[in-house]
Amino acid sequence: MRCAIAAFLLAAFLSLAGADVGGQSPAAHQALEASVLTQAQAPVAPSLDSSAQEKAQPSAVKNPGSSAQAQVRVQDQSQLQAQAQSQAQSQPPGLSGEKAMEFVRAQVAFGPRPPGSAALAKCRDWIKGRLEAFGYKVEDDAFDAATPRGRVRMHNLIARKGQGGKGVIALASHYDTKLMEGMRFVGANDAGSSTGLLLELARALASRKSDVDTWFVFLDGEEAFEEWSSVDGTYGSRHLAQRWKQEDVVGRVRALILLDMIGDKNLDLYKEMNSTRWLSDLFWNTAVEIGLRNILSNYAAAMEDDHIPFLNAGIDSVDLIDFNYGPENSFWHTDADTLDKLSPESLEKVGRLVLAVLAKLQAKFSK
Ligand code: 1BN
Ligand code: ZN
Repeated sequence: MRCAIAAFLLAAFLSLAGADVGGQSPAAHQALEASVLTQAQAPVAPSLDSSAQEKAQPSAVKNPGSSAQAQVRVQDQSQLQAQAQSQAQSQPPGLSGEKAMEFVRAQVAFGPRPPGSAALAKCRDWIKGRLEAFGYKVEDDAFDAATPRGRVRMHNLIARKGQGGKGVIALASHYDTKLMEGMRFVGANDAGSSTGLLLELARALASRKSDVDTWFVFLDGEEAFEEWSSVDGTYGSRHLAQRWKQEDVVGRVRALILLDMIGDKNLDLYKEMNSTRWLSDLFWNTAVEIGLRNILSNYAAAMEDDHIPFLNAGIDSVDLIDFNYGPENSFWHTDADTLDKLSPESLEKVGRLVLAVLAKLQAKFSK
């Protein structure tokens, strides 16, 4: 009998310590950890960091106590396991800053990615492949842009989720990098960070249900080839906003959330003054509510970016941008815009904020 209890406890310990006990797959162990963490960290989308795992460990591991207690805990454990397995089938693990960072690293590995380049074509195929692996159908919105360098073939990518019931929330980022002749400009923050986070949001949201659809919009040609102006830059957003106007999509898009330069270790999100007031207020208030006041800047500035064409088309839009990148923004559009300036924590904070606001928008528009 003692032997049986010892074996039972050992199995429970090994199970909690992550060994493959009783034919459980490593995936089941991951699902179990995810379940424990989901409960420990609710309501914020969980990340699988080791300190949280430590906090979430059932006390039986460190202080086994009596065999009766241990049996109860082991039963809890199998309930958790069953719960975790069914959760794992219905929803992916929560948003992870580290995964978003991996997506940024993968883009940077393609090198400089200006519109029309072979590197951007490879990067686009990779983005499309990731989205398809998460279960999305992806539209390739191809068009010819008239630029100061002649006609350039560009491609927006749009991954859609939902059935079109109660309108759409669009999450957007540009994925091109600025053409910088004579400089190896890899754009880790501009626009690797926002593209990486948008992919991670697409992954984390892939199987969540809502009456309000979510569209993930990857815009080409945000950057100017020469001087930023109303005709040089925002090529992809101008094209898509025009299309949405022609195709009567505008009325269905309840809000557009644009992400740009959101990966800086020293995150400092501007209050962007062209943005629709109620949406930027919603972001500001929500950030304070969820304990992220420290990522908000004291600066407010009106900025030109990819949200402008959508605003002009009549879509309520907000630009989440940190335009304080390095001392006096000195890393912006330079070869100092590299991975070492970014942090997974910043990506995760912005991701959590977007998810919290998205939940509020879905509740508001699903009525
Ligand atoms: C943001 C990142 N932008 C370009 N790369 C938009 C912008 C254009 C911001 C001009 C400031 C000035
Ligand atoms: Zn830029």
